[in-house]
This record gives sequence, C-alpha cells and structure tokens, in this order.
Amino acid sequence: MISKPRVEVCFTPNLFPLHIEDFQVVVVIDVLRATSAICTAFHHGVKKIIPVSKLEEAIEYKEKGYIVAAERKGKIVPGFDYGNSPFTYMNQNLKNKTLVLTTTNGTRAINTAKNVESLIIGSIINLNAVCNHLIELKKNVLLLCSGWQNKFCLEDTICAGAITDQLLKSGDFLIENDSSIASKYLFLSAKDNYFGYLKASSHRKRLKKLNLNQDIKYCLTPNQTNVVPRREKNYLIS
Ligand code: 3SL
Repeated sequence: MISKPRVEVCFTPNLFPLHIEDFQVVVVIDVLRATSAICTAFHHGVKKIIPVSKLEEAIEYKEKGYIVAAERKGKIVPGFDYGNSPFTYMNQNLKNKTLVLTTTNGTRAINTAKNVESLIIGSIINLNAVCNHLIELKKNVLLLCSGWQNKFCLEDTICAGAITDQLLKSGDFLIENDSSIASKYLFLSAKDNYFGYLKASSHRKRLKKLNLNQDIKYCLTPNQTNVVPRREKNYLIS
C-alpha cells in the first residue's frame, strides 16, 4: 500500500532540525508581516526578493546599489529604503525590480531552511493558492512558523493549522504529529474571526502600539492573491 504524504507543523525555527527529516517541501510562514509583505510584493510586480538574515548583509547590498528593505522590532531600520509593511510594496516604482529584504524573524526562518529541496512562502493572504499548490505536488510538507525570536506565536500557528486543515480535507495527506493536531484545533477556534481571536497575542499588541492596525487587518484577510513565491538559488521569485 502506498502511504499518503505527511503534513507537519514546526512551531519555531530553532525546532526545525528536529522536524526536517524526510520533508521535500517547506512552507515558511510569518503572517505578521514578512511573508504577507513578500506575497504582496510579488502580487504587485516585484521581480525577485533576496532574503537576508543579518543587517550587515543588508548594508553590503545597499552599498552595491540594491533596493533594500530592513525591519527590526516592527520598525524600518534607519538608513534603509523600505520596511516590512505590505502597503509599502503596492508601489509602481518597485515593478520588475529586485529587492533585498531583512526582517526580525521571517527572513531568518527562510534562511534556516537553506538545504531543502523546495521552499515556498505561505501566509493567510495566499492561503488557498498555497494549499492548491501543495495538493498538486503531493509531497511531504513541513510548515515552518517563523515565531518571534524563536518563541511560539499564535498567528503563524493558526495559518499553519489552516493549511493543515485544507490538506487533510483533500484526502491526500495525513498527520502524525501533535504540533499539527494542535495547529489545526487552534485554526478551528480562530477561523471565524482571526482579528478578534488574536487580540491578546503578543505581536498584534506590538504592532498595534506602532499604529499598524491596518497592516494587521490586511495580513489577516484571506486569499487576496494567488501568488506562491518560491526559492530559487538564493532568491525568491513567483
Ligand atoms: O519578524 C518578522 O520577520 C517581521 O514580520 C516582524 S514585523 O511584523 O515587521 O514587526
């Protein structure tokens, strides 16, 4: 009997080495806001995104003349062109351009999964597109939540639960791991009102303090785009 592919959730990047064995596809999720911003950028015509983990690398790219976006703790790093707000990327000036991006957690998570066969970018705003893509691929999928500084975070886990739920409903996938079961149940309790459910969550509060409620609402609104950004070499394309 041929067994079905698995879908599994990894709650934080530092747990990644414990999960990675046997997965052909990794989906990196950072709902607030890195992967939502990346999807938005491609939806609005950005050509390539080079994700870098460290500010030093971002500075080197800037010195070489690249357009560079840098965020730390929710704010644009002084001296850089852009930050991590998805609205920044609804910008005609960035059409067909290559962008370098560094964020507190999201780009680190992407680079944590350096050696996997296939890496794609997931968020709530491209939820169905990601699920359809994975259902077509029918390979073992690891959903890597970016978390916050290697700590568990609710919004990424809910998104991972939403993907898990759709893959299970397709009948083509199975889950074997408690993190996947927990994510699915969190999603089921949150699905009717993500914004309300996440009211007390740490990153929603952090962004609210920075007057970024509009960003939060945007990032929690499902299926605004069909892009499924993927990694090729050291950059992302769609
Ligand atoms: O951690 C990250 O990568 C960012 O998405 C954090 S923030 O939403 O820009 O604050």
